Amino acid sequence: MPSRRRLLAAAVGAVTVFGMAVAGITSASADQQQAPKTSTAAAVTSGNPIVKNIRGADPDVHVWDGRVWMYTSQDRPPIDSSTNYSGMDGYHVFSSTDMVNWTDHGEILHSRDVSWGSRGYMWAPGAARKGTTNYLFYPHKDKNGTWRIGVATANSPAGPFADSGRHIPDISGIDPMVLQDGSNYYLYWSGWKNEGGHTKHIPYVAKLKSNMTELAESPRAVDYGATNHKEGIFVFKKGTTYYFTYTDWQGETDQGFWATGSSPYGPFGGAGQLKGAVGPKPAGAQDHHSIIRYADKWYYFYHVGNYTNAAGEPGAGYRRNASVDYLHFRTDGGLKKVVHTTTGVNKVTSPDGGTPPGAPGRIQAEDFTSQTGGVRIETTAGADGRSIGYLTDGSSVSYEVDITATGRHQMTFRYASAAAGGRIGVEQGQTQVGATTAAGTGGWTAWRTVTADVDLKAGTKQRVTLTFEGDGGYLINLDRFDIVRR
Ligand SMILES: [Ca+2]
Repeated sequence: MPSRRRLLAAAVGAVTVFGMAVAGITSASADQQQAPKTSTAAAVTSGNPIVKNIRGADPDVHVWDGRVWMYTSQDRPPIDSSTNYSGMDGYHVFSSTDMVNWTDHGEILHSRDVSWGSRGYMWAPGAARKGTTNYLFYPHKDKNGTWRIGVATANSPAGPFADSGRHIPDISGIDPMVLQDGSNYYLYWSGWKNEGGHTKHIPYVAKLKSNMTELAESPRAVDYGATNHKEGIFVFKKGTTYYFTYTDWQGETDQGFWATGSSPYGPFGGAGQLKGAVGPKPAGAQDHHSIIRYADKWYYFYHVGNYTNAAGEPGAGYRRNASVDYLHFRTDGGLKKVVHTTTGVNKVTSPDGGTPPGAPGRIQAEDFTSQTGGVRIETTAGADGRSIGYLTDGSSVSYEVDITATGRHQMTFRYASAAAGGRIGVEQGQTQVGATTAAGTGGWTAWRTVTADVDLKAGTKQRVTLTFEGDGGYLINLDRFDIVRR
């Protein structure tokens, strides 16, 4: 626990409840299966902070189904005098496809929903997804005042989440984070050990059982090549390298740190491995970060404590707002230090690819602007960049395409299917303009091509939709498609 969290609450005045939407943030309707409405504000950059309608802190960010999901804790007025962070409660999740327009899907879990816990003390969460189930791991004090890791589940990343009814047995700590590595899920958290009257902050890791609510093995203390870990572990994988990152809130200038390793267990930052600082101390607050890759760029999410909200209340170390800036890699694979800005990051014009594609030209399947039916972007062997999968009967993906000329074109789809394949329809706007049959190829990475003649009309930012039909289950994986004039 940072010493800041032990500051007395005496200085805290009344905090207005502010639920109004502000620029860039909208609230989703109760029907979260519908495509969320987003702001029409035509901002080119996100600005910082990106969360303004609540005190959303500790951003834990993931990319699922081509959409960025940001889970935040919520700073609330303290409920006891032991720490300014006692009143934290009511997690929210925000989502975006362009990093500029964020939808607040509302409160997804509150301490009143946790039968085994106390009030307040809902600190930094970590989300995960396994199959079609979404998980929210969260640190919370039990009825005896001991820090525990709770687990809640939902059918949608937008929640709401239902608590499992018990915390993960036998462990105590804060700041849970789950790394998915293939079919394995690893839980990281920050615990404590008393050594000669001093409290040592220990990073722990353990594989989760398939039920995701118990540990599959004894926790291991993580060797990260330094001694300054306090909390806020975030682990990600790039290529074959694991990056163990964490927070040292005592740092005067730098507070976010990293070290590389070749296993989710570590060791990290040892001989032949790299380590360094990545996160400067944020204005008015302590570092607490997460890292994602989206649309071929890397992002560093954190929070600041200097934002004066719409009610005129100034920020503070315990009144924090999530922010985002770019993360860059060194040529040796190390992380460059993030530069915190008030401009934030640029608007992403397509979810995975950057600039809108053109025809004639090559379009990566993963560069869609919207999808229906649970289509997911995946990393698959032999694909050009990434590919899309989980295509079922009735699903679709849409692209925004600049089409140069009106007339007959040929589209060549690169796809794979361990099943019987399916039928690919092509629409421009609402009009069907072509179709083809993609037969089974004998494997989900056995790539083949199939062509379709299509009649396209010239125009900029034309909506081209691929529709998928077939019998039961998953139909095909789609890597890319080429469009040429005939
Ligand atoms: Ca691709």
